[in-house]
This record gives sequence, structure tokens and C-alpha cells, in this order.
Amino acid sequence: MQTPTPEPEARVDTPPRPPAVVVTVPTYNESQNVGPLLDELLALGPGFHVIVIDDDSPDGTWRLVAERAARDPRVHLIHRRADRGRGRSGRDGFVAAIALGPEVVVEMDADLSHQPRYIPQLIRRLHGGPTPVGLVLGSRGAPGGKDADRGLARRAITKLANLYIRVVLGVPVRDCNSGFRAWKRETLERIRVAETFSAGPAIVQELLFKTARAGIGIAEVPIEFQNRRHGASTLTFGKLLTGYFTVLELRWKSLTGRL
Ligand SMILES: Nc1nc2c(ncn2[C@@H]2O[C@H](COP(=O)(O)OP(=O)(O)OP(=O)(O)O)[C@@H](O)[C@H]2O)c(=O)[nH]1
Ligand SMILES: [Mg+2]
Repeated sequence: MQTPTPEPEARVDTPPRPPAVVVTVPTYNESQNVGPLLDELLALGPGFHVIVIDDDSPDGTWRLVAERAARDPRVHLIHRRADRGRGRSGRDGFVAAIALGPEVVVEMDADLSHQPRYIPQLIRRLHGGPTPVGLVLGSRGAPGGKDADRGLARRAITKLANLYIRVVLGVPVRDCNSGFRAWKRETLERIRVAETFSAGPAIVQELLFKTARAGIGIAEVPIEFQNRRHGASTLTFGKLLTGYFTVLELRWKSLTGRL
């Protein structure tokens, strides 16, 4: 009589497969935008995860995301209660995204100015194209890109800011203010994103500068930028000035070998 082969007792747990793409979204009072945004991002494919980094928004944005995260393992929430800021939140989001082990990390605003439908194009360029790159910008300044929705004054400010940043930092891109970007995970690791120092929106230029300085290729894909439809902008004149100052500080740190 033949004895049946016993079933192996010990089950080896296979580690969960890392997501292909992690999208990081900092939020402050985006309760009207975050739901539709999550719907569109998750519809891009099963390999897409989203990390929302919320600074304890008074309008309860974080609560909506927490409810969603409890139902969907592809949604993650970082609920920050101290040290508020667009830059701090961006940094924490990148660190958490890297820990999930994806090939690609996307960053974008929550206010639907950055349309999720462009993400596949950004990623395609990241993986292939005429030149190898480690960062792709969704760009209003690239041929075919648009900033159509905005008033003349706001567009003029954006243009001047771009010129100033390009000259001071010497970065060879047309849209230095774009916070809609696709990163290879290795790029973020190489520029040591965990050590980012900008507390506010200047994180956008800090990381752009560090990437260019590291000799990593940067490409731009045209996008149409839409004005926010719900909620209020968090950009103030004070933040704008701080941002310009941070750009000078970046250059200075770089010149004096402290970056
Ligand atoms: N976690 C966090 N997110 C922030 C903070 N400030 C802004 N954000 C988010 O960062 C993104 C960009 O901020 P916006 O207020 O849209 O700034 P902006 O795009 O320069 O200005 P508008 O074009 O007028 O909307 C949005 O998703 C905001 O919700 C903050 O202090 N903490
Ligand atoms: Mg905005």
C-alpha cells in the first residue's frame, strides 16, 4: 500500500508584489476634490497605488481618505498633525512611496489642475524615448502645453518665475514650477529625497535642481493645466516670496558645497 505524500506543513508567505506606480498627493482642504481624484487615479490600473499626505485639514479631507483606505488596500493615508507644509508633506510622501518599492513614483496636486489622464504619457516617456531620463515633467511650457484657464496676471507671474528660476539655478527646462512629475524610484533615492529641506512649495525647485545637478536626464511632456474648480488656493504672496528666496538659497548652498 502506498502512503500519500504528506502536505508540507510550513507555508512560506510570498511577499506582496510591490505596486508598479505610487502616486503621492499632498492635501490641505481638498475635500471636494480628493474623491473624484482617487476615482480617476485608481482607474488607471491595478498596479497603481495612491498615498495622500494630509496636514490635518480642517475640512476633514483626511477623514474621507481614511474611509477609502479602510476599504481599498491601494489607498494609503499619512495623516500629519505637526510640522505642516507642502514641502514637509511632499518629502514624507516620497519616503513612504519608496518604502512600497515601486518602479515609478508620481507626484501631483489634489485640486485637479493636474489631470490623471496624462500620467500614462509621463510614465511612457520615463521608460523610453530619444534620451534616457530619470524624471519627466508634466509641462505647460513644452510645445503643445497650455495654461489656458488662468488670468493674464497669473500667467505672467508664472512666466517670470520660470525665467528667474532657470537663470538662477541653470536648469534646462521650460516649466520649473511643475509639481506634476513622474520619477524613477532610483532618482529619488540618488538625490536623497529624505533629506529635502524646503518646508513649503519650493520643494518643487529643490528636487528639480538636485536632479539636474546629479546629471540625471529630465524630459517634459506637454499638459494642459486646469485652474482649480473647488476649494481655495494655499499660495500666498508670502509663500511666493519665500519660494524665490529659497531658490537663491539653493544656489548659494550649492556654490558653497553644502548641498
Ligand atoms: N499636506 C499639505 N498639502 C498642502 C499644503 N499646502 C498646499 N497643499 C497641497 O498642495 C497642492 C498644491 O497647492 P495649491 O493650493 O493648489 O497651490 P497652487 O497650485 O500653487 O495654487 P493654485 O493654482 O491657486 O491652486 C494641493 O494639492 C494642496 O492641497 C500643506 O501645507 N500641507
Ligand atoms: Mg493648485
